[in-house]
Amino acid sequence: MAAATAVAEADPAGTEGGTGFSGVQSSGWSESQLRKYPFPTKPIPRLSHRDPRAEILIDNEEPVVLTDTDLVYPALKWDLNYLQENIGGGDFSVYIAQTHKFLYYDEKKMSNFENFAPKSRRVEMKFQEFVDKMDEMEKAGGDERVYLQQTLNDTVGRKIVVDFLGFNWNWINKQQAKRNWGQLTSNLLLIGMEGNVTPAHYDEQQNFFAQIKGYKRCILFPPDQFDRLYPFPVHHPCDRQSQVDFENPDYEKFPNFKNVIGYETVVGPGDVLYIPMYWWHHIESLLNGGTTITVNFWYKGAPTPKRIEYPLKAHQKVAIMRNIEKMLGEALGDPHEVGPLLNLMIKGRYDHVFS
Ligand SMILES: O=C(O)CCC(=O)C(=O)O
Repeated sequence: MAAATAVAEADPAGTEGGTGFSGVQSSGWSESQLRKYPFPTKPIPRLSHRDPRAEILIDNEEPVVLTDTDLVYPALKWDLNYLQENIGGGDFSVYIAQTHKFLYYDEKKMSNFENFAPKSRRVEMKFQEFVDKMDEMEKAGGDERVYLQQTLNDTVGRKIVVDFLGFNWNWINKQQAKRNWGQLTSNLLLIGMEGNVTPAHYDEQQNFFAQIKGYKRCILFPPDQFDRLYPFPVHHPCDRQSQVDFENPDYEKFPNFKNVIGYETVVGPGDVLYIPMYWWHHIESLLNGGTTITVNFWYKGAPTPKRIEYPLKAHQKVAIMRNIEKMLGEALGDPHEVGPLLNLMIKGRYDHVFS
């Protein structure tokens, strides 16, 4: 797993089917608040942003938790009351699910797969309505849950604008410039109920994930574990999401999932996790940990270098596969024909010739 060398070196031992936290001092949460999964993980390093090792990890596009960036310092006072008073009267995207898992889907791709039945629905509502809904669901104690996921925009009130302007733009702008990343595309505000889970997926953007309130467990997998995580086809609404249910993996359908190895951490208020582009991430608000608040910073990646270096990196191969799927979908005029054509193209032809 070349992509994860430095992360792996931070703790070569790993843990068999357990969490990567044995022996780690924790504060504010305990292992009993973590869901159980059947694969081993190793810890993601937690470092000061002044530690040269942190810069090396980000340069190598490997995850790291930075403990002292002050990136969202003015927001550390945010809670539901403060936001209720100051966030303004705009509309907020709130996902409602009958389970703790909020599997993302792209509404624009739903017409490609008419039988696709989303397990959550997006509803636009005012902030107050969201808080009321969350209260209602907590009181009911049933399975239904909500997760607010809204890009910060100019409808927010003056105090939130002041907090936002007080973010450590100096630090993050330098990070962006040093790595030649493209523009900041958005800041997503996430407000979740305890126990909410965002299942494993990858994004095509660089991400500084800033935790504000409560604790979130983040399990990451490098792009070279593509074959173990079985992403949905590109034209499917769940493009970029793993098909594997981590809580009940179907090893007949997804046999390579047996070999998956994660890197994990729990982030708390003030921590910033660097989630490199194309790295898979599964994120859960800790059980019995109260409401969580996060703001992420999504950046476009650096432009493709003029001189391509071989061998290609795993994430570059993922990008190639995505383009091939997209091109075939267009050329064939029907996304359902992509899989059969790819099978026809390789089945029985490539297995023996190059070995
Ligand atoms: O915090 C979460 O639940 C999901 C966030 C996420 O997937 C992201 O920031 O890319």
